[in-house]
Amino acid sequence: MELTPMAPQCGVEISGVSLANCSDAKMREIKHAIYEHGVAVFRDQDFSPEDHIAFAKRWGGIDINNYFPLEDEHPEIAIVRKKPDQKTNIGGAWHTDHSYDQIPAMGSILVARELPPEGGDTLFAHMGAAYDSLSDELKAEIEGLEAFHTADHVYEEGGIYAQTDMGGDLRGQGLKTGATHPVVIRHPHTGRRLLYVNGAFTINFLGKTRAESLPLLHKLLDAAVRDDNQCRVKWRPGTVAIWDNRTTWHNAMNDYHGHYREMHRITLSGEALAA
Ligand SMILES: O=C(O)CCC(=O)C(=O)O
Ligand SMILES: [Fe+2]
Repeated sequence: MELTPMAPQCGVEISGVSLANCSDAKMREIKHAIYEHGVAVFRDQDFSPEDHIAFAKRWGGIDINNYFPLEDEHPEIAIVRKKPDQKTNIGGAWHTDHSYDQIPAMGSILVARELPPEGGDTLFAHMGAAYDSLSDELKAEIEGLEAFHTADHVYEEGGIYAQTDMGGDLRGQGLKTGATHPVVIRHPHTGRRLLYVNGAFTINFLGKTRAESLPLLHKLLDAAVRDDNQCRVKWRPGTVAIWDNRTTWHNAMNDYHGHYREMHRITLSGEALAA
């Protein structure tokens, strides 16, 4: 197996392994690489829906996403799809998945099933690099802070997606979510300090209103997505990417209007987060 960093701070490309038949030793190495680099890209994989599910189960539990459409025959698999006549995509702004859960998903295994002729890349940003890049004053300001996260404004009736042409495809409009997490967490496996607020689901700092929270939140969000914290995943047929939601944020580019794109996602269960 060969590991090649994709960018100085974020992402690793792993070659010389077939995910559908990988040894326990390689699995351990892959997990560690993802915890550390935030996202790993595997090319030319022969990876059926059954392989996808079996590999996810070897990692740990599967969290079924409450909102995306599910694959009819394999309800463990969520479909991340944009049709040629749709203008809105799923995940087209910087976010980390499921931060609105008390025990957020560890990450996802995303498989390219149908790609547009060009575009549709996914950007990732490394939250360890983001935290390290903050000034000492900013680090001191957020030390010990906690923040509230929810998905309700995104997915509820009349919410952000409901106002778009993606609204009709999504489920779970009646769900209520909400969780509090430290603003700086320690990665459960690497111990690295990571910034854990995001633009999509983080609403306010505890003890402050939304309006009072926004100036600091914006400062952190801007610092988090500096170009030098990022890497770009360019999908090809057979590409599988696995990411860690604690180590990274992601942003799905929406630059292929008029074309179809379909990805299969299995969301992996995580563990409670701590400062
Ligand atoms: O379509 C993509 O590249 C990623 C979409 C997304 O945000 C997700 O699957 O969590
Ligand atoms: Fe996402």
